Amino acid sequence: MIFKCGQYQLELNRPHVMGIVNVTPDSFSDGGEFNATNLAVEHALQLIAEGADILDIGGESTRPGATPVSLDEELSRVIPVIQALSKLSTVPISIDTYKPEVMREAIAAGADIVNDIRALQEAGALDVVANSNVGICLMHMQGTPQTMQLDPNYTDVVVEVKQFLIDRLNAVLSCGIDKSRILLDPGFGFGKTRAHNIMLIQHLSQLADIGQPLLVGLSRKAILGSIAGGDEQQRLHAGLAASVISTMKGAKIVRVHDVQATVDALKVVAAVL
Ligand code: 8Y4
Repeated sequence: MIFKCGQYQLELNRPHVMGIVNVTPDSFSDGGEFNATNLAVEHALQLIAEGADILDIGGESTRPGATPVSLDEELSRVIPVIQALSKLSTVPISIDTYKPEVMREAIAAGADIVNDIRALQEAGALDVVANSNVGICLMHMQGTPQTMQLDPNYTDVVVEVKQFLIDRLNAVLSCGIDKSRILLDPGFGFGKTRAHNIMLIQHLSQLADIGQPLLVGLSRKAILGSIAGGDEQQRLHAGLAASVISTMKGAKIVRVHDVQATVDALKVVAAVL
């Protein structure tokens, strides 16, 4: 399976690791973005050194209940990081955004992948990616980040997530975008209870049957805490189990905070697969 994204083509014949790079103002920042930019670029280069196959750059927290950031704030966080990394990175750069304006400027700055938790449903988003050669990750979410965990509800979570991903895949294909550019993602934790998340992991192969490469994100999420205990900093081992299980069940890319440990664990999976 080949995944085409910008200037890159990834042969997904072994599990791949997408490293998470958050660009958020830090305690050293005096309101300017200089510190945040440099910390994010340094972190990204560290993740490449640890073996990341892709970098995912995000400027807005999408965790449950988080407050959205303005368009200008998101742009000023992520665009300088992408500009710097486009000269330094040896791996594809993904932009984590649902805003078409951020997608457009990120692509102009050198992004190779658009990772959209809203699966290009925002007005204008399909147009932006259709007029580019970037790879695309289409993710399932029920509700919005502000409300999604209040009352997640499905008749059959696997059937409904699968149908949503097929519908969004078809919307993207209708724009003339080649299927070699498209990843699908069940969106763990996005409007799902613990039981829904576990059901989706158990039946991941049904989503793989759609025929597109699957990306999954379970790193440090609450589902892991609910199973193994511990706060966000204590979920590494549970997360490694999740990455191993997901890739054994057909996921091609895992989106993680802990790149080095995940790369090691997935070498074992690759040897077995
Ligand atoms: C601790 C740290 C607890 C982070 C929760 C979180 C996905 C994604 C996110 C995903 C794709 C997150 C942007 C949520 N999750 N993109 N983005 N797939 N494609 N929460 O699962 O990491 S943000």
